Amino acid sequence: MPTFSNPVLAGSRPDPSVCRVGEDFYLVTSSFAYYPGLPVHHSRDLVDWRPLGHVVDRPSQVSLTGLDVSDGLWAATVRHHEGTFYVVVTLARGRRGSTTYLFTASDPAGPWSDPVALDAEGIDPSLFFDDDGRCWFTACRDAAEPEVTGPGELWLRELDLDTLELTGPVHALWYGALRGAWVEAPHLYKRDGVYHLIAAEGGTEHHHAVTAARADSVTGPYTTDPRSPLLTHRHRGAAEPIHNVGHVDLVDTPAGETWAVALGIRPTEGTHTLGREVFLVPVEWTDRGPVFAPETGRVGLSERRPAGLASAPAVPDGPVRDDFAGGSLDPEWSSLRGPVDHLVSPDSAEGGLTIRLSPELLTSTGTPAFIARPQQHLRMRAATRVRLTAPAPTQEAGLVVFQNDRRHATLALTVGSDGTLRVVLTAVEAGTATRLAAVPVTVSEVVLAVDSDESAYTFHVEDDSRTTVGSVERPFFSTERAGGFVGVHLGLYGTSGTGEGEARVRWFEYAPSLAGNDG
Ligand code: 6LW
Repeated sequence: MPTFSNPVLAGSRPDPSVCRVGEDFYLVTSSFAYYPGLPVHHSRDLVDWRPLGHVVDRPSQVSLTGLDVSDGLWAATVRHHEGTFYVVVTLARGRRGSTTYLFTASDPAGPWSDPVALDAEGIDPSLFFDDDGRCWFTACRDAAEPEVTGPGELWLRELDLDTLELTGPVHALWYGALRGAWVEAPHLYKRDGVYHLIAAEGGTEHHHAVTAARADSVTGPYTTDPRSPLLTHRHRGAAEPIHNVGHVDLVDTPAGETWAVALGIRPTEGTHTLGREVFLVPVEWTDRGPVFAPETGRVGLSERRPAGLASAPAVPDGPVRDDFAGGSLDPEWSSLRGPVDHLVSPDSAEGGLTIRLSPELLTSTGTPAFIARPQQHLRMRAATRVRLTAPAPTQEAGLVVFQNDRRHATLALTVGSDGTLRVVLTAVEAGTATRLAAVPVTVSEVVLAVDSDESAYTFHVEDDSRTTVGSVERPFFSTERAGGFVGVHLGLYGTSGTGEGEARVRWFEYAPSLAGNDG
């Protein structure tokens, strides 16, 4: 029986939502303050996902300026109805929902519409299209009487598909199954005339769980599914390789199976750096409701493949070398809070990348000269070949292992006040930079590299020889230490304290290390 490996989308891709049109599946994940926002992936088999584009690919759509990395675009839902794709999402500020946006498109690759702001409070918006053609909006918000009902309330209101406005009465649907736990991430599904409300409870950390309720009418009353939690790993021991599972979205296949995408993490000794990733879980509908992972009751690292789906050629999981020759950045690259075309530009003629050094530091909440892609393997090597075109003191360019603007480590080519070129390793914690090591180099163009494994990120420079510059322990970059909602991204950057300057990047390489890589 053919199997696949979980996660089906590795690296920091939280809060997955999925829909199907014919034989094509589309997945949207949270992007927070990264830009472009809300990456859309496509698959024909639910296992191999390829980047298709982004819902937010114009700064005029949504302003991410000034946002903490873990604020921004949270937990979108993607749906399709009568030829139109819909995405609803929360723009979060200060870890609270601030605005709920609705985007539409006829092609999921884009262009997506400008957003419509909905009169909706809370987070984790979702849409349900009923058999009668009506569309229902759900989300979670603070409960009015938390001491009575618990902290979270799932609520519903109709969406007028002509005006794209919420209309009619607001219905409070359900307060969750687990007393005292915040209920969120609601999605509605209908099976044999019964409305199933499936949600997440316990918070997106260790106690994360999938819970459910059901009703005979879309507006309720909903009664808790007594089997809740229907899926969780919170009671499993340290040997469990996957934790924090929850935040599911269900999809039916043309073969009549049901599968769920879920978020989860792969911790090492209690901390994780790759972020919340996308896992695929089989679901069986029964007269009691959905049964997740009916054979095992848990999300597995290996699972039988969905039946009857065209298994597309596997998405390459091996080394990636980007020489930026295409004239535009690969969709895996993101910047922070807005476009950086004016600062980071591929050279379609010669290949390579020009980084115009910016006074905007990585610790700022602006848009530095910085591009990054999610780290997808626990054991990997990232490397780049870089030179400063006219090196001057206070100017630097290089690699960054980026958890967030207040917690990251840079390996940068720079020049001292005496004009000597050097490579400097710097760790930033709580926004304060500490120089860990400096190595003189003999040439103006060097290879900067970082190797990661269970214990540390180890940084090297290659000029006419290979020198280890230093290491930073892996947990330093973990979400548990950093807080927030994102995983490590590996980036290229350039900063200038005074004057203008440029760096030339010939290539960037990312390679999973084969030995014992479970990530
Ligand atoms: C997401 C919500 C959550 O909206 O975190 O902790 C938010 N739970 O479901 C960001 O991922």
